[in-house]
Amino acid sequence: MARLQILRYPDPRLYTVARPVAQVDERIRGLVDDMLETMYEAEGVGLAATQVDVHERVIVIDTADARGSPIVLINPELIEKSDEMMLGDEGCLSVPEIYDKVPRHAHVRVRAQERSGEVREFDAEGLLSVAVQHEMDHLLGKVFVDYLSPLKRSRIKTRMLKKTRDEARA
Ligand code: GNR
Ligand code: NI
Repeated sequence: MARLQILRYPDPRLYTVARPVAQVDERIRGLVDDMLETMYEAEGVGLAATQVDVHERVIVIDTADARGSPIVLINPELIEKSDEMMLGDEGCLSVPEIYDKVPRHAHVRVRAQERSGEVREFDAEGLLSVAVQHEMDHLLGKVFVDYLSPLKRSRIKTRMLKKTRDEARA
């Protein structure tokens, strides 16, 4: 396994639309394992392949308090979305130290392939529902700050560019 580098906003590669995985093979399983290691190392609750500059429809999520039972979503689809919305504070490993509220469907039903390639469906609510929607946005080239006002987004962009510059100098 290997730890991968996470792209930081406003890196233009975060705006790439991922393509479907044609076959869940050893290459994809290797990517999944590297993404899991990267997510746990960064202490995130989820990670989309887009964030590690791989533009294929692969997501890992672990929202459990007791870590270590991850959800792997390959070629995910939302087959049901509640009309009821929820507003939760979101963060993103690609936009470190920024948190803001984003509207999401309160309940979703997800269909995806797992690490074995088998298709499964499940219902999600709460943080899991938010995480699934956040990660699926990444696969479409969308970052949570894109839901915020242009003024907030512009301030965040400036802060991230400064942070990246300061870290490069340090
Ligand atoms: O670690 C993460 N926490 C989080 C908190 C609230 C809503 C969404 C998330 S996802 C984020 C990890 C990440 O950036 N995934 O793309
Ligand atoms: Ni994110």
